[in-house]
Amino acid sequence: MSQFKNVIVKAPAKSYVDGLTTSDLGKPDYGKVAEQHQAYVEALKSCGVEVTELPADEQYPDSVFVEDPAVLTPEFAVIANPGAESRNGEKEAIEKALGKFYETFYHIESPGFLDGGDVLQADNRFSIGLSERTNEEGARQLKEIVEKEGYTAEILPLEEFFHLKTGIAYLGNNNMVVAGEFIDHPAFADYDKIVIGKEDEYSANCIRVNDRVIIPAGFPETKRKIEEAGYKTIELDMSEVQKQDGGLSCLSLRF
Ligand code: CIR
Repeated sequence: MSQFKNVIVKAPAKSYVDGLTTSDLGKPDYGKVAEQHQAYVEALKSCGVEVTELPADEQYPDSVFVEDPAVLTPEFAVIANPGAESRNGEKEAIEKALGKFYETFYHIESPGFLDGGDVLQADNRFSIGLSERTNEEGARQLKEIVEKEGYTAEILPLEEFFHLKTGIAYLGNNNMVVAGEFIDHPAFADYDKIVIGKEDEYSANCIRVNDRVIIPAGFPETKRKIEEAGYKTIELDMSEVQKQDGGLSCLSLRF
């Protein structure tokens, strides 16, 4: 897996507490999420990446989840078309921020919708989930873009997870962290799987950043399995992020 040099994050807005969620974990605390976000930024920096921190945008409560408005590769950027109406306008600030780093841009256009959280890249292969946020037309457009650029892509209808990456993460070296519907999914049969049990499902959303894998705190089994596979881990408290259906991958764009 290639090394990441850059990461984009966006500070949580005070309106974060009124963002979209399907969880019943209660309302997040703004002060606490701001602290957890700062710890996330520090952890990324400790992995040797340059972190660009975009200012909070009160107009978009969910805009801290910068993974959804874009899909990035080393060669090009795809500006997504987020499927939740209240989030769609987030893509403008992200495209502007990416202008400094990319020359080649593609766009997912309506009636295609797509959230970056439904896109998993594993080496030269993209898996694109069909969800409440990503429709067939959005997935088809992304597949066409990445295939034109020399990658392969497959489209997978999701059965249970909110976003594709809610239940799966690629760590490099053929190692795939899988939970729920992905454990026995034929699309991931050829990987060396790190299987996450039902009660630890939240920790399937973890991120490899250069020499470390960042995982949510409180999942000792997941930590053990990932370390056994040969990785060093960093644990972060994600309680206030989980309350809004977010995970570690959602909070950054890594490239
Ligand atoms: C939303 O419903 O859009 C946000 N509350 C959570 C987005 C999480 N993003 C992700 O999984 N990529």
